[in-house]
Amino acid sequence: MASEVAMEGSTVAAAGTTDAPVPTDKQPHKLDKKWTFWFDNQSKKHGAAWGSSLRKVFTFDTVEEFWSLYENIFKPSKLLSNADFHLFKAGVEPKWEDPECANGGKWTVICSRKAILDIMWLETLMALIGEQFDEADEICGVVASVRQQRQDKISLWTKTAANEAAQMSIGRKWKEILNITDQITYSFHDDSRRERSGKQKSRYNV
Ligand code: MGP
Repeated sequence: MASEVAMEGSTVAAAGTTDAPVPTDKQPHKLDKKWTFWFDNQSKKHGAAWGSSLRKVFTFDTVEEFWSLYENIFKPSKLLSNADFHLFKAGVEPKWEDPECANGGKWTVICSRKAILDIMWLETLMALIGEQFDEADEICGVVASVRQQRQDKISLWTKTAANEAAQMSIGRKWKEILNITDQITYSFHDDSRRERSGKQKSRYNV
C-alpha cells in the first residue's frame, strides 16, 4: 500500500509503489493554450505550389516542452535561405486560407542581422506562450522568414485586419517586447493575395 509523505509542499509516494503521484514541483508547467511549430523549406521546391513543403512539426502545451523544442532545433539563424519557421495556435494553419487567418494580416519586423533575428524570434515566442498581449485572441501566430535576396523578417499574424484599434495595440506591444523604435508596418492578407507582386501594401504603421 502506498504511504505518502509531504515534502516541501509537495506530495510524494514512498518507494516501491507503481502508481506514485508526480511531486507537484516536478509537474510540467501548463501553458494557457496549445501551440504548434511548423516548418517550410521552400528552397527545395522550385516550381512547386506554395505550401507543398509546409510541415507541422510538434504541438505542445507545457513550458518544458517548449524549451526542449527550442533548445534542440529552433534557431532561425541556422535556417537555409527561403525557409520559414512558424509558431501558431494549435488548430490554426499558417496560411491565408485558414478561416482564422482569412480576414487577417500581419505586422512585420525586418531583421538586419542573424543574431537579432534569433533574439526577436525568442522574445516573440515567449510573449505568445506567456500571453503577454492584451489582444491575445486576435493573434494567430508568428513566422520567421529567412530570405536569400532580401532581409530576414519576423511577421506576427493576426485575425481581424479591419480592427485597427486591436492591430495598433498589438503592434505597439510587440515593439515594446522587441525593444525597437523603428517603424513597423501592417499589411492585409487580402492585399497580398490580390497583388502577389512581392510588394506589400502597408495599411497601418506604428
Ligand atoms: P511570403 O513567403 O509571405 O513572402 O509570400 P516573401 O517570400 O518573404 O516575399 P514577399 O516579398 O512577398 O513578402 C511569397 C509568396 O508565397 C506569395 O506572394 C504567395 O504567392 C505565396 N504565399 C505566401 N503565403 C503566406 C501564402 C498563403 O498563405 N497562401 C497561399 N496560397 N500562398 C501564399
